[in-house]
Amino acid sequence: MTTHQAPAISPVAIRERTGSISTAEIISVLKGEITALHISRAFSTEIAEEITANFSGSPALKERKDGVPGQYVGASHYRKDAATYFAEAKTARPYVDALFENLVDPVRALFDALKRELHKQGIELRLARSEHGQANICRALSWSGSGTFSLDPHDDVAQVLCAGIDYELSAVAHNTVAALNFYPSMPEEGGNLRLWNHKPTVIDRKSQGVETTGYPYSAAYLEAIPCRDFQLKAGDIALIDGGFVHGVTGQSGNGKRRVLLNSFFGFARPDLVLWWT
Ligand SMILES: O=C(O)CCC(=O)C(=O)O
Ligand SMILES: [Fe+2]
Repeated sequence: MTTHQAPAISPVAIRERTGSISTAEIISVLKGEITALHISRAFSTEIAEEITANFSGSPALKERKDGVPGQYVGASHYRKDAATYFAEAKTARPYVDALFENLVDPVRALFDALKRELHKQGIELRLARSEHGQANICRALSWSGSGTFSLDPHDDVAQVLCAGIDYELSAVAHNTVAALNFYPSMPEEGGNLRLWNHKPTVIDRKSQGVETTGYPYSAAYLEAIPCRDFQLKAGDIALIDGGFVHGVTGQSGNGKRRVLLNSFFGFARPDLVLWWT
């Protein structure tokens, strides 16, 4: 038996509403004032359906081979050095662009609006980059874990903190890592985004053997921590503080698959916000 102090319960501030996302709310998440923002019907179902069809038919659709069950189009920095990640981002770029074909890309629209607003405040927003290249605007994912979770409970900060010195984005781990999710397709049942009232520290991660990955936290570890589910529909956006433990509940219904577009961003310096996948 391992001895470990009960994980600390962290307060969360949640906002859920219908409509279009505002840059003020996005900045509130970036500053840690809002933990989770769920916007229902944030982008059109026609666009959602086209993106889903483009994802399913993509010649670049691949199975993940990094221990996280799922399919994807795009690049993930998770467990990769900068040279590998930026090379994969470059290879994937035309296929990520092709997800939006001749549509107005809702992720790019959000990025551009946030860039304009931050610029007014003297803050630059840009894609993470290195001598090896630059990040893409998003990656598309469909989780395929079976059982209680289709994506196991995890945090998004460990992977950033341990990204390595050749990544400029490591600096963001000391601030809020905002995780932005657009949902083009959702199953009939399940696939909820579950958020626990717990923001693990480095010591917590070490105790759970997830120091560099933040993935996965066990059911036993999370047992005594309150959580809440976001019931998502196609066309919704969820923007969360990725430092809080979160996961995706199991899916049922033999109809639609669950597809999301994901990006991360956060302050690297008081005058610079970086964006990556
Ligand atoms: O699929 C979701 O709703 C969450 C995705 C997520 O947590 C991640 O990509 O790190
Ligand atoms: Fe995550």
